[in-house]
Amino acid sequence: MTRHAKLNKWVKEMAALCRPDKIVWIDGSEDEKKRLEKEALYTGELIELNQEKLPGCFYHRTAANDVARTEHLTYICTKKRADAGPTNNWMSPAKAYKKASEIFKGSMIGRTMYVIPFSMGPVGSEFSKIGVELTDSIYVVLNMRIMTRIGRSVLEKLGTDKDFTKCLHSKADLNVDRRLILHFPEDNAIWSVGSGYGGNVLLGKKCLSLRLGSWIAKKEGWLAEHMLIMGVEDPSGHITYIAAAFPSACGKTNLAMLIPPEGLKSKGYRIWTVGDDIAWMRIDTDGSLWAINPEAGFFGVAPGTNSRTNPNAMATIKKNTIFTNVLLKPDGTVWWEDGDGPVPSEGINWEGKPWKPGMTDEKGNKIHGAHPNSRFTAPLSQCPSVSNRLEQHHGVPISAIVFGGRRAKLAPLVYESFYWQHGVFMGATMASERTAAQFGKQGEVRRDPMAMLPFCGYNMGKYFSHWIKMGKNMANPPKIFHVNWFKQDENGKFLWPGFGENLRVLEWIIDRCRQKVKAVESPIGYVPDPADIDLTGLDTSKETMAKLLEVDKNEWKKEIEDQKDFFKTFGKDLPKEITIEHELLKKRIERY
Ligand code: OXD
Ligand code: MN
Repeated sequence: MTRHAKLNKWVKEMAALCRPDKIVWIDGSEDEKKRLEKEALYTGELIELNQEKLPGCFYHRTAANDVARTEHLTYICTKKRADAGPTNNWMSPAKAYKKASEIFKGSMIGRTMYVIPFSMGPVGSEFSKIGVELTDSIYVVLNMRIMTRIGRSVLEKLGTDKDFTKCLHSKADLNVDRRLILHFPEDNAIWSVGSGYGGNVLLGKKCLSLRLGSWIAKKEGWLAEHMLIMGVEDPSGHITYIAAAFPSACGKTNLAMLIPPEGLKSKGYRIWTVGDDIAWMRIDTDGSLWAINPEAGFFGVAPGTNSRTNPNAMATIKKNTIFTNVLLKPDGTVWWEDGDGPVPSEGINWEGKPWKPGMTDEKGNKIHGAHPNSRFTAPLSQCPSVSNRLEQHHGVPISAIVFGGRRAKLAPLVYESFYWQHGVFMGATMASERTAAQFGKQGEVRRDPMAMLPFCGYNMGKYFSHWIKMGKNMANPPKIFHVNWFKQDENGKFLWPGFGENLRVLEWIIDRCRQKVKAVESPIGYVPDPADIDLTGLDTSKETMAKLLEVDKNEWKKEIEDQKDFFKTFGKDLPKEITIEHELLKKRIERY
């Protein structure tokens, strides 16, 4: 299939280890897709959905013990432990290869090994990286087909000797005790075994684009970030691009596909979706930061997605979509909690068991129709708001970077950093409070710098230094903001309506980037003059707005102490610039 000697040699070696019955090179054609779908239907890996109502759509169920990323089984395998840093699990490469080889050994007997050449980013772009994933799962092949660019054109780009990331995956026996997600940045390799869940097995996504990506980005002087990318077009046709990072369950996909709310409609804004999860950003010759989305699809969480929270996502997943672990309805369509339409009177749930609304288990807990982390995999090109710059080889220019968190009392609706280094500090102190829906103590603050805690492939202290350095290398760095859609009143009621209304906050951010509006200096950064947030059509009162923008001295004093504890994790690797920003914030709050 290729004259790339190194690639052929590696495939041969891995086949000798896994011992598949046959090896199939994926070419990315339509014929091949049809063939694989047919085979997956035959083996039961996929179930065909109602082709009249959901053309080109399929259903897949993972094993019940394999429904989410397994962070405790995810390792960075570097020669030196310090290179993985204090926030990653570490294993030496020698031990990791040995341990995983024992599981991979013979794991593909009776199975086919698929060879998937894939490109993260447009094929041939200087921004892009090529990987080759070997897998024994047709589900992986069909998902990679949606999430990345695969097949012949990628192989052609590889030529006879170009570098590629070696990605090896086998479901093996799906035993959680024999599951490992291993990253070898020094070898440009990823080994994933014992899982069939997307985040663990679509190796272009979190493993390559973020964990190895961040390692490579540091080495090459760019940024690989867990960020959505969106363009906001004003009526004059000018598009401002924003990259934004939020911890999970903060509505990243919804924001990336936002539809302007009624009250702002007359202003004629249009939103263009570039990506909902990952941004690769480089400094271009103009001294600005330019970004691509390395992915070509969405791997979105289904529950909570509906025509109110995200109409564009609902339109995107009407065809050619793979649904994983949702509820299967008797008519061959799908449903999930907090989705569209009435709650179905019956169905087969994510565990493959008959389901009716109101069912509880022996402990009295609600039995879900769809798993809370059930997913849809759909092509970005099907999104009504898809940006026409998706295939643009040098990406889009980023004017604003937005960090966010879920904080009931602390963070104002929006504030802007004083300068780049202060913005990096804002990202480094990003956090969310646990909601009732999450396991653990409610209200507990979980730090998640730049939303990269599970995805930074190297020492996070060094990652902060890299961010600071990037700012110094840019003539026109983006402005950095922090938003909090989740501030509450004393009764625990959200003060801000959220969803599409968030465009009102983005409007202020864009006006700041284009120097169209002044701001008020506060100890934590610049906050809006309430009059500068357009509330047309909303019943948010002046008092509520004041609460939303308030900086509460006592809350911030507690926060500063908490930040101090968190920073201790990094020891001597914490850059002095972050300590300086922490001290400056403390002083400003004391004086406030
Ligand atoms: C995701 C995640 O699946 O961040 O995107 O977990
Ligand atoms: Mn993500």
